[in-house]
Amino acid sequence: MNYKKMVLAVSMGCAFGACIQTASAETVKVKMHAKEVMVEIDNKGTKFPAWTFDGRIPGPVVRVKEGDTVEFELVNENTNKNSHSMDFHAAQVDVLNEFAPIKPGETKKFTFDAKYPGVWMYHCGADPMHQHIARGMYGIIIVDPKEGYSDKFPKPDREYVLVQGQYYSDPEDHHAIMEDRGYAGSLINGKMFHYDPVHDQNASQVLEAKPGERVRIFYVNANVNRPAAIHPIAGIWDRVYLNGNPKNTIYGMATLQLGVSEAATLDIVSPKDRPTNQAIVDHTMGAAMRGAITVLMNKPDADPAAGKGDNILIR
Ligand SMILES: [Cu+2]
Repeated sequence: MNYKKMVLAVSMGCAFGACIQTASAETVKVKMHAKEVMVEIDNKGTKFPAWTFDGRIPGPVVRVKEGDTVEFELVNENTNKNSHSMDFHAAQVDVLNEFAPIKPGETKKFTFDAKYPGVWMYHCGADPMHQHIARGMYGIIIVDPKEGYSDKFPKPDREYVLVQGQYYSDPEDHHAIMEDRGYAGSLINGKMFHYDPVHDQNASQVLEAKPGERVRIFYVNANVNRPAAIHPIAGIWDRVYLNGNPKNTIYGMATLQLGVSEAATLDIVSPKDRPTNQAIVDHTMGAAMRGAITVLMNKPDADPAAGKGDNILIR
């Protein structure tokens, strides 16, 4: 579990002798530690001097329901050298208050209500922000819609998180990062070609599903400077929910453009009658060839636990 839930209230509406349970608002406590540590950024173990939430790129998956209150706490560990902060795109607060940076050794708490459903980037906003993002301080928060599943928002068989980022050859040179010089790799969930054994013989993981299953991808473009063109090679997006909100549904898409910091939920359903593979790419070739390719393997013996429950971000 990388998020904790504490149920505070369950509301019951009663009329005409019948009780109808309404969505229960919960308070969700989320605590993260800013950590400046070395992390692996490819499948053969190359280390990168990262700045992170909880020691990993991306940071922990935060998942709540529309209407929940998030009680967030950030610890900037006293072994760090830099100030850090947290900016949840799912929050409506004060940039100069809640999102303000804290120094090493300090702790900060703030609270917000998750009023809009969808998928959202979070990131450190401490100065210089482009360097903190390029170093790895980003992640995803999923706010599930309070209406739950319906014909318009069908229950998926599997769910996977894909967070794309850029890393730069000289992470100290923040002027170069700002100008997009030295863009050395595209990271998918923190590694180049993380789930692509076709282009990287060291890759040992792929996304898995059974033929015909509805696979839901929560995608965040956490790049510093470049938009992403998300396309499933040998497949079609059955539905795309812009910003992850079921009210923003588009059907039958080849490619979805995601601007920097944009996120979306994308459903794909593979042919039921045969095993197939798709490659989920940033069709911007400079990004794909730097590592933004993910294989989705649809096979009858797919791991029954993959893409279920808390197992949606494969490390
Ligand atoms: Cu930071």
